[in-house]
Amino acid sequence: MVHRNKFAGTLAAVLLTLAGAASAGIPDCTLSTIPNVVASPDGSIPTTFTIVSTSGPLNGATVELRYTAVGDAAACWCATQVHPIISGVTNPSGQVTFNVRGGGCLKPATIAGGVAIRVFVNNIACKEIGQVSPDVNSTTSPPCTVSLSDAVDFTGPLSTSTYSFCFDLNSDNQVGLTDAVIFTSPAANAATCN
Ligand SMILES: [Ca+2]
Repeated sequence: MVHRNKFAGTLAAVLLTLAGAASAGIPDCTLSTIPNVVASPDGSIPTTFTIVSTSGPLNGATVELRYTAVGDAAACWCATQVHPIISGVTNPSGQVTFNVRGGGCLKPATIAGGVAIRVFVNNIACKEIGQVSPDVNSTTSPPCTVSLSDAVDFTGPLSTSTYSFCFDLNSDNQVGLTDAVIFTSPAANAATCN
């Protein structure tokens, strides 16, 4: 009887440990913050995800942007940018930042198949997102460049605060001053692959 209780206690401890280890690496995709990724030719615009589990920020999680074949083909890629899978690891705050070097707007609704980028956390499919870029009027081959034609495209939506997927650079579902501020630097620098 004593042995059986001891065994049961040990087994319970082992199960608890296993459960803890498993849930420790599992993201809560609904609670996590995963905006559309911003690509800029000079890699100057960071996109930060915050990945959490049910017990708080997920530290050391592998986060992958997996571009679909169609999404990968529709984007402009600088030569130094690894793709179609871009990977990072979260810090103790659950944050991982990507500075994607490229261009092109990948709006899932207008992509064949309807998916541009799948975000995986520790190999778990978390969310489908799109890509936005100051190089909105892009080519599909480098050099990707932010130029006058992009400024012309941005001017209307920014000046009238008219929402459109491709011009919402900070993923707040609005197009306005904050997006203009993000656009200004690469536009003023005529950002290109470097
Ligand atoms: Ca916005």
